[in-house]
Amino acid sequence: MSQMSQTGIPCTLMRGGTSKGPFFLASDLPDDMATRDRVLLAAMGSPDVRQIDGVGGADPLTSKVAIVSRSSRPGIDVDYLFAQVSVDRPRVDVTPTCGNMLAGVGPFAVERGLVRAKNPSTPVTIYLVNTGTVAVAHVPTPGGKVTYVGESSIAGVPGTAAAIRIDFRDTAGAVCGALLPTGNTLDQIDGLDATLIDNGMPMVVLRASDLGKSGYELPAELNSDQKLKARLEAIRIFAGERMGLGNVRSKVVPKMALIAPPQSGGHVMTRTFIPHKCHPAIGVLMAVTVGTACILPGSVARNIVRPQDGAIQRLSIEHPTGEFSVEFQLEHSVGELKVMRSSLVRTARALFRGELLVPASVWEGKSRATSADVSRTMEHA
Ligand code: NQM
Repeated sequence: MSQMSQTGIPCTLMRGGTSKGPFFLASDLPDDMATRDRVLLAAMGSPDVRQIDGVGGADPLTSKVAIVSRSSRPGIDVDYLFAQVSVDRPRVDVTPTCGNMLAGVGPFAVERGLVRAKNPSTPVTIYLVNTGTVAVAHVPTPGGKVTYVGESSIAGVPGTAAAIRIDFRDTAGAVCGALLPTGNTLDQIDGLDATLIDNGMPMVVLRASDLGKSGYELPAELNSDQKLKARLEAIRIFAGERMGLGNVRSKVVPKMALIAPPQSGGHVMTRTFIPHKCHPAIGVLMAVTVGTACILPGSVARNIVRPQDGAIQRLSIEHPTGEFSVEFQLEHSVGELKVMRSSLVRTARALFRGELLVPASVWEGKSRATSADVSRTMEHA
């Protein structure tokens, strides 16, 4: 047994978009997955509704972890594994990715020496391990240094920061294997029209009005509606099976979206559930996926979203705290509409650098030899 009562793990705490959490190098965490998950639970202070004994923020959006490593895949700079650490259950879910935490991966990779910075911006090609897809993040690096300062604002984050443009490719069916896992643009569940879709995030898209809602309610109002939440969960469990995800009772996907006509000049209004709590805004890949549902002819959005023409379509997706714009590059081939690329802007900021401490009883850390090898690798990066 070690003499030390705590194990220090090198870590950067980052805000990525509207999420926040610790970013680790994979080489600084246990290789064994069961130990890794115990370390992540201890680091965040889970399970506990207040996460008082860890750095988690007692909310799904601030109970997220990014694990980054140099990639050995051709044409890829870094691999990013996302972990959703449950706040109140001893559970770590790596089924979906998180597009908000993704915004922090580029700056982290440059600052930790995994990618050499260019002037004035550095494209970082990222393999999203959870979904097997690729994103390119354009990190502002004037003079070869990451800057977080800029004029871009995103809904849900006060102030402005440097814009990080993110381009996604090949997100269709990232988790379910097909954009429309049931083979249909429109299904019926519990007597309701539903579009079951995965363009980076498995989602069930429903019309708010079909559930007796306007779609303009505040998240707190929806969160306290136990009848609505029970109905959504029953639909989610049924839809999860139909989407090939098996029993999703203990999984965070599929996520749920209620859509309604826009209120502020956008294309559609949304209330999304992640999956049991209403999001104060909307997740990144949730926006990409709901946006895709809005573009597909014959989906649940057909009487809500005005169709647009052209190979490039820009959708403004309204949500409880503003809007989220996504640009889609589309291709029509033999009666099928394909999203070739989706692009959007996020911001991020490194908040703290140091060592995150977990009890040595959870993990004693890597052996001296392994740590020395890791530091040598970093020096030669
Ligand atoms: O959809 C929320 C978020 C997300 C996920 C969640 C996300 C995405 O807003 O890509 O970013 O689903 O827990 O961070």
